[in-house]
Amino acid sequence: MSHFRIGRRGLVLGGAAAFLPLPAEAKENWQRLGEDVRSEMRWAWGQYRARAWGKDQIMPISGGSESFSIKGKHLGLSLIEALDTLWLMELDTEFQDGVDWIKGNLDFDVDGELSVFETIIRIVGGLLSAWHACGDPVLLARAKDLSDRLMPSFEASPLGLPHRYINLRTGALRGPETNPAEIGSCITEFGTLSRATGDPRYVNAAKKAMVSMYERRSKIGLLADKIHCMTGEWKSRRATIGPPSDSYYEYLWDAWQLLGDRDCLDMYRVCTAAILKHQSATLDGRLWFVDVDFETGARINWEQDELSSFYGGLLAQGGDIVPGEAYTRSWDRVAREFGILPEGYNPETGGTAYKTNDLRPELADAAFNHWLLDRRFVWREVIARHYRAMKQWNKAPYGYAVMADVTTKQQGDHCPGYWWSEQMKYYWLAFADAKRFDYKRNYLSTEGNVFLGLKK
Ligand code: DMJ
Repeated sequence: MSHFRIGRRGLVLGGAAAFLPLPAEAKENWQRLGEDVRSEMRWAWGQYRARAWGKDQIMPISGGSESFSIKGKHLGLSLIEALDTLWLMELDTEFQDGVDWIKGNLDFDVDGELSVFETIIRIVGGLLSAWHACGDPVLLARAKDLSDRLMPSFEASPLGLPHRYINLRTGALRGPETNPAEIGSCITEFGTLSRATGDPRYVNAAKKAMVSMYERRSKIGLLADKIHCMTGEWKSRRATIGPPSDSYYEYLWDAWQLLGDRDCLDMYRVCTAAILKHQSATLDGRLWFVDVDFETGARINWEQDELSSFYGGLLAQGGDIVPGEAYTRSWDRVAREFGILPEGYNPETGGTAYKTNDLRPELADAAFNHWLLDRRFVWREVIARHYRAMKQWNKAPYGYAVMADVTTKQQGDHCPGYWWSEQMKYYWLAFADAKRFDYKRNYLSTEGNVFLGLKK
């Protein structure tokens, strides 16, 4: 997520008074908090380096490792996800160590199946942001090789809608029943690749998929969350801003932000107006976005998915500041109530809808985007609370761990790859006044990969 081209920022920050810290803000030593984040990153990287080097994911309780997608086969997922975070933190030895591993070991000629969506946002995106950081052409070549292996998933459908899974060596496809996020979250990765290689095939495929999805919206402007990629037939009636639709909306905006794509901006506006009209709902003074029937707008339930908490930041970026801020505040209150966010929350009962905590970045992501827009202290506070709760509850012997139950604070032996790319970066950028980041003109992808705004 990102922003530039937002003239409104000049207005919000126009007066010198806007920069004067409030007394409470002045009390917090942001620089020191930033240093703390950096030292946690260095510690976690050291654990990964010692116990799981080149593996997809470290197991932070046992010190073992696990593959992400292909059983028994590792593609250095966490390492790739971590690279631009390390670079922004000026952990240059660690960064170069990771780049050297890629150059010496990473080979995508694998007889195994990967998720097209996860591979693009995590691995293609991670390689491209690392390439932006250091300019090593091998990183770009690896991103291109991997993308070429994924392209048949887009090309097989007459509608341009990708299958969910592809075998990297054989190109065999699986998973024709797919969803908005997996269809439409690659235009900034593929747009960056097209710019870098001069080959428009990537961005064209991404755009075709997004438009094809959009054209299937209902008369009231909503998308359902399951569709057949060969026929375009809807396989569900549920419209949601959460998974598996979430980053489709994010990338409509992002395509405008990073690539200046006006069609995507128009599609973003239409989708957002429909969501605000049919899915926003207030309960006990708190704003939520509920799942509804995509043709009638009838509410399905009140349950909220933590993954949706990115949406307040997106709304604010698009100019819908009031609902955006209200929604982020709703999630921050849940985080305060439980000490840490559960995967699912039920506003009707005030209890959890799912008790786990998957070490997720979305609330920090939203608050970071609000903060980039208006630099208000409240957002830094939200991010600091998110960081401190994570440090208190998710820290394990060999890294940071998910939580099996937020009510008992019992941890689980798993550290997802996005942890390296997302929240550690948001914390660092929000607290540290990072020298290597352009706070005015930047773009961070849905996975937190920086495609614009790295300052050499
Ligand atoms: C990340 O992989 C991306 O942010 C994605 O869009 C959905 N959420 C996960 C992290 O929770």
